[in-house]
Amino acid sequence: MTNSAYDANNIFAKILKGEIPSVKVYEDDDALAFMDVMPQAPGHLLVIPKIGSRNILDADPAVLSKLLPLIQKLAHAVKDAFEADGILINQFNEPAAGQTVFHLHFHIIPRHQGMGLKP
Ligand code: DGP
Repeated sequence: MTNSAYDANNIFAKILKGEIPSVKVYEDDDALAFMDVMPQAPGHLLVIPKIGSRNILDADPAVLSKLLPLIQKLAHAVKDAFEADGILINQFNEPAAGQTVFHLHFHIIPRHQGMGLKP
């Protein structure tokens, strides 16, 4: 169960509505990808569904099934564009797990060998 309901005025909902600017890198009918404003590495993207859910715990499985192939495609694009050795995909659910923005999102973060992982 989630701790509380989806808030349609969260930051990412506002980005979807165009009320807050973002650097968009991909958009289709179902999803948007944009640059993270506090990147853990150059090329750090966020991927969000257009349908609102607080996180993965309350997400519609049909939405999730569309997102994963897109995440795979964007992971390849980021890996190629940033000549990364690996790709870190992070996704947090609820404050206890580190979630700070309560609209489902996936981080796509290029990693380079020997650069270490940010804690
Ligand atoms: P988390 O909920 O812990 O997965 O982290 C949320 C991420 O969202 C964090 O890496 C910073 C990013 N973020 C927060 N506010 C904004 C914003 O207004 N624009 C963009 N592009 N990213 C944001």
